[in-house]
Amino acid sequence: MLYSIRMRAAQGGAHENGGQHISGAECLLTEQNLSDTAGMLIQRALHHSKGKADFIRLTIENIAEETIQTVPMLKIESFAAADLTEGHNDAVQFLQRAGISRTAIDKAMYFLTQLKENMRGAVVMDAQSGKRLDDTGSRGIRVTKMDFKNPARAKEKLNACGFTNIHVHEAIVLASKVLSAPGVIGELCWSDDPDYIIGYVSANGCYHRITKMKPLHSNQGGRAFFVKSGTDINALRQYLEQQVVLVDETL
Ligand code: WAQ
Ligand code: MG
Repeated sequence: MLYSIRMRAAQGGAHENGGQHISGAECLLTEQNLSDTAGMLIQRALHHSKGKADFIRLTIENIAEETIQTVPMLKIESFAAADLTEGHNDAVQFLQRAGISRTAIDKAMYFLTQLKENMRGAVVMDAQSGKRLDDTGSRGIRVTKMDFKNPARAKEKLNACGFTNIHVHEAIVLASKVLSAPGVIGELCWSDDPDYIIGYVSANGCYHRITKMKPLHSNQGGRAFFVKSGTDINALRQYLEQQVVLVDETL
């Protein structure tokens, strides 16, 4: 039997009472692993490069096995950018190749670089006009209920290719779920952690890992999902937040 476990942490009180988002994480587990993972997630919330959380929420939910959907893991390609400009130019290219307009890309880039408050979720943008389509304000849509189908095997495979840290392991799961969602044709992301400058563009079945996407020590980061015009945003949100998805690296 599987459980969904997720953590979100903030400083200055709960997110909904104006607290600043510090960190979050989500995975799927068997009952035997729940307590250890809960402990690890609490430690993670208490020791984060963005500061110490004073509000932590853990949510644990049983999953009905028959609702689980399996999706393939995106393939990964790495791009070593000399500097921020080159990194952003690479990102623009990969997104344009997926049919996303320059206007929409520029709006997303601008959005992610001028955020005053960290969001705990992502924004959804129309891939043509760049108009923001979700109504979640400064919260954003948080993708949950996802993990590798076989975490040990998938991490071993990623480690063997040099993708060794928790950021990339978690991001590839999220990106694989997001790109499998009806209507989504691309994603732009970089971390809000001040010491982590690698980001990615996912599009056309590929996770394009780009080594420089923001200045070191900046805590401005986030995610934008680009959707085809006419996408049902309520159905998309339901999929991203509620559909249980396992990512299979063998598919
Ligand atoms: N759903 C939607 N948005 C999310 C989620 C989620 N589950 N988790 C994080 N975000 C958004 C939110 O706005 C965060 O502030 C922002 O993304 C950054 O989150 O080496 O570590 O967890 O290949 O800091 C990408 C590169 C790392 C990895 C991304 O993001 C690599 C990362 P973080
Ligand atoms: Mg972060």
